[in-house]
Amino acid sequence: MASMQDQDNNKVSRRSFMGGTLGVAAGIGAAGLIGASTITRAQPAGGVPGASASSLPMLFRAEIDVQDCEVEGTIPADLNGAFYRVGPDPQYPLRPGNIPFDGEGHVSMFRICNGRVDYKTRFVKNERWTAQNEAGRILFPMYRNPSLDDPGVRGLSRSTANTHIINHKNLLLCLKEDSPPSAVDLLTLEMIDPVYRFDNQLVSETFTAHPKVDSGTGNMVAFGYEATGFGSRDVIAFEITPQGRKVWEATVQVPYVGMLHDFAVTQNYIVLYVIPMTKDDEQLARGGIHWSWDSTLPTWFGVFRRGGDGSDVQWLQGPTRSATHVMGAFDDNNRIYVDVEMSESNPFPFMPMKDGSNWDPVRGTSYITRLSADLSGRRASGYEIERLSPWTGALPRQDDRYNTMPYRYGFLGTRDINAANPREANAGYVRFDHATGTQVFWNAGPATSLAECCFAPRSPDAAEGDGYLMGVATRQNENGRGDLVILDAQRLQEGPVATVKLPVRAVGQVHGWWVPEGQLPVG
Ligand code: V55
Ligand code: FE
Repeated sequence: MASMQDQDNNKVSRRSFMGGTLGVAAGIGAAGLIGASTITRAQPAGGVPGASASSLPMLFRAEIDVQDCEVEGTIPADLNGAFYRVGPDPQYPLRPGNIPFDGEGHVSMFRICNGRVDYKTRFVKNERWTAQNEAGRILFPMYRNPSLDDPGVRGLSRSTANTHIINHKNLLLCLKEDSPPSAVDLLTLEMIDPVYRFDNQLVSETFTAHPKVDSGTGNMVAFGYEATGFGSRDVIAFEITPQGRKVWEATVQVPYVGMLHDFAVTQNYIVLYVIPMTKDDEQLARGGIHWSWDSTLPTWFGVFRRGGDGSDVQWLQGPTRSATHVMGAFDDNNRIYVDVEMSESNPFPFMPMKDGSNWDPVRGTSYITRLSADLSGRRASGYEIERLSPWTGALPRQDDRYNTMPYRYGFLGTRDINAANPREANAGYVRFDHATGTQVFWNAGPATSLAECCFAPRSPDAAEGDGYLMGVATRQNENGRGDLVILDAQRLQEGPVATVKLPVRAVGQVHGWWVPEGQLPVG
């Protein structure tokens, strides 16, 4: 049963977003309700399977270095590189009404080399973190609402850099979708450029947390929304080579300003998916957060050609739904396919419902769902929706070498749908095989929550899905101590081949990213 956050001492539910369990239950953050401080309305009774009260402090803030971590099992000899994670770790307690998505970014790294694992974490010490650290207090008090900012911070980047990380040009870019990236060193995690604008090539005022890497060229394809100013309808998409040269850019306008958290890139198209998590001006004026869920609005599936100027964009209308993450996407020139986690309604318990209704944990539950549209011949007017399986979860991944291409395997943090008591279903990872339409599940066992998983190929040219699946497990009966579990992605059901045991809790995570040895600097 979900517990409300205790605002006085910042205690949160053990299966919390910050504890790294995001996405394994109904929806993102649905397991945890840290956002209870935000929405003071009651949560529906019995809403969240498995959630329970806990004494884990909400703030973590400890920067950790562990040399040569204890390992159970054997680190595979062919797993060399670094597994990075990032998540919000509030530098100071969140203000009442604020949400966990506004905690300052804290990056962690498992550096894996020749069977040895070193663990390092650092706050992303960008302009926001530095100003607040000097002031000794919060200067940016509300999620994506600059009107409450301390006057002294005008002109500074508001980025928390807390959502995703990606390597580019020997840097680790720490991403928040309302701002340019913050670039840190891949090995030391020290700040290099707090407002990284790709050598002044970044035209958009914002940069997505979900850039893609083109499978053919290795180019990074990215976008920014609210790109020409706070609340603007402009979306700017662009493509940049691994060496950092911008080779394409286009601008389109969304039908309404909704949260464009992720996007899909295929060989030929860019797909935006506009959901009714909308910019709420009245709420902003009241000092609230950027978004609320407007259940009166349709979704819009927006498709435009890569290489074009955006004027060919087609907006295909669909029913009110939420989808925030893409598992994989591809096109066959006529038809475009985008696999997402989809829920009927607001997946975030801490995002307000615009009509004041209670958050609905059932309608907020996400399933992997294939969206597709026929772009040949006559202009399409809508898109199709097909649920692919009964497994729930909100943070799907794929073998990222197959971004933009037809793909076979997807991965998802989930819960055991066959548990005798659904309320006590264990967490686990599931592998989707789209060729056979089957899924394989690894049950992580009791009292364990799992962060998003990430796939690492066995070698740069290994077959699709041949490699390792990893993610951080939080042990609820060990005061939230963290383990990195590493599984053979082709034998998930056999359980971890290695478990990296941390002596402490792992800082919370939204997303993780694997950088193979060959893409790391020497040192
Ligand atoms: C997401 C996360 C965010 C955010 C907007 O997972 C969307 C979705 C951690 O911050 O600001
Ligand atoms: Fe995300």
